[in-house]
Amino acid sequence: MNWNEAQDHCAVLGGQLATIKSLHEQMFVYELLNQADIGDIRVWIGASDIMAENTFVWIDGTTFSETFTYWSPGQPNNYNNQDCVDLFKVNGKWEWNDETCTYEIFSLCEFI
Ligand SMILES: [Ca+2]
Ligand SMILES: [Ca+2]
Repeated sequence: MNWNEAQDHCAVLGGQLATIKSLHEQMFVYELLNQADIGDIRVWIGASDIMAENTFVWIDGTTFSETFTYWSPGQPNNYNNQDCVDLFKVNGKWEWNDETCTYEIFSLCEFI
């Protein structure tokens, strides 16, 4: 599903796309995704720079400048105007990448 569909999908389930605001949360997600054993598929998380290029914002309104980040080296690169953030597996870690929002991948929901 694309990023907008991923948001709707999580909302229907009673949650929201995951936000990751600390190394602790990043490690939790890392364990979860490795246990899920989904291979190299990418997953959407709840952040984008749709509103203002290169100002990444979590879906709760928190900006990346206020919080922890875990970008993959060389990201975000805005390649072909990428505005939505996904996780992809690099060197066994799930690092952040800006991705084309219409890309069809999995969604990572959280339930508070
Ligand atoms: Ca962008
Ligand atoms: Ca990118």
